[in-house]
Amino acid sequence: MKKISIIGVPMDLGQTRRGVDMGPSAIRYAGVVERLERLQYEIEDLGDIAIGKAERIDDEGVRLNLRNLKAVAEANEKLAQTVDEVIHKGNFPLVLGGDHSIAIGTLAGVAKHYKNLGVIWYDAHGDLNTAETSPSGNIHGMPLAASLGLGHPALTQIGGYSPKVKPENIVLIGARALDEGEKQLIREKGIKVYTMHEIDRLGMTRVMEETIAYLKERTDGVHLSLDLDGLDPHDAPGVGTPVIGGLTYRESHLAMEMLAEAQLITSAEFVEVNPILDERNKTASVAVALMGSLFGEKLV
Ligand code: B3U
Ligand code: MN
Ligand code: MN
Repeated sequence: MKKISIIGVPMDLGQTRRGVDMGPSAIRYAGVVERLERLQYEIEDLGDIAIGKAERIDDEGVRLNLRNLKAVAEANEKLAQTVDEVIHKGNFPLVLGGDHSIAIGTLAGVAKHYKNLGVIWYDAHGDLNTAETSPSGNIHGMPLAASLGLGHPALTQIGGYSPKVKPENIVLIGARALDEGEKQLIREKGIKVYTMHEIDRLGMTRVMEETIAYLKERTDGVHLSLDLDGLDPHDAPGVGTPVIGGLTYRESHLAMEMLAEAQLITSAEFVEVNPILDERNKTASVAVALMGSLFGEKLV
């Protein structure tokens, strides 16, 4: 059975709400290691990637509309290196965030091991902004664009190559808060998206069947990037940018169970858990429960 390597990334510089740096601790406290050990996996916890400080006066970041660019890029280089090593030794990388800007580093570490990496982006947002389209200057709204090779070179060139993924190998699930520039990019690149509208119409079963079939025929590995704000705030309140009308706890478990059954996922990250905004560590617990399903936990 495959070994899982856990990598914590206490990153909060990709956005402005403090507390998301405690996400990895909250997820560990919610019992991730024990949960996965119960499924007979061997777990190696590599601890946390070191994160630099936000510059007190970030004139450059403000000018570029890329807040904390330097520190975010540096941490992502380290993360890419660590993820690369984990895959190289044959382990499954499980990355715990931290805000979603860390997906840049995760994907930089993962993508070089595949000719055609697939990505499932489970999120209320598209994270397809660049400095030019971003309404906030927050890099956590840009990682998918950066991985497509769009945006500032300090982000697109992490790991020394670009792009990491092709637009046709991406599936967005749960989108309900897309900015104008992101919508344009989705149309332009023909990125496959299941917004809440499609999920309501088709049901999660059909959405996952289609997603799995779509990625199975065109990719040689699939990364799951799960932003907890993809879930409805009722089920995952501990996130920085909650958006109502999201995926339920049950739909999310079904999605993870179907991915486990399909044996599709080759790397994963769970991001945006913010214990300061949470209710008694509920969101971290939900994240751990979803990881259980993703790694094959069964109800009977
Ligand atoms: N799209 C907006 C908001 C946002 C993106 N990701 C999160 N929020 N979590 C932006 O700032 O790019
Ligand atoms: Mn996100
Ligand atoms: Mn999001």
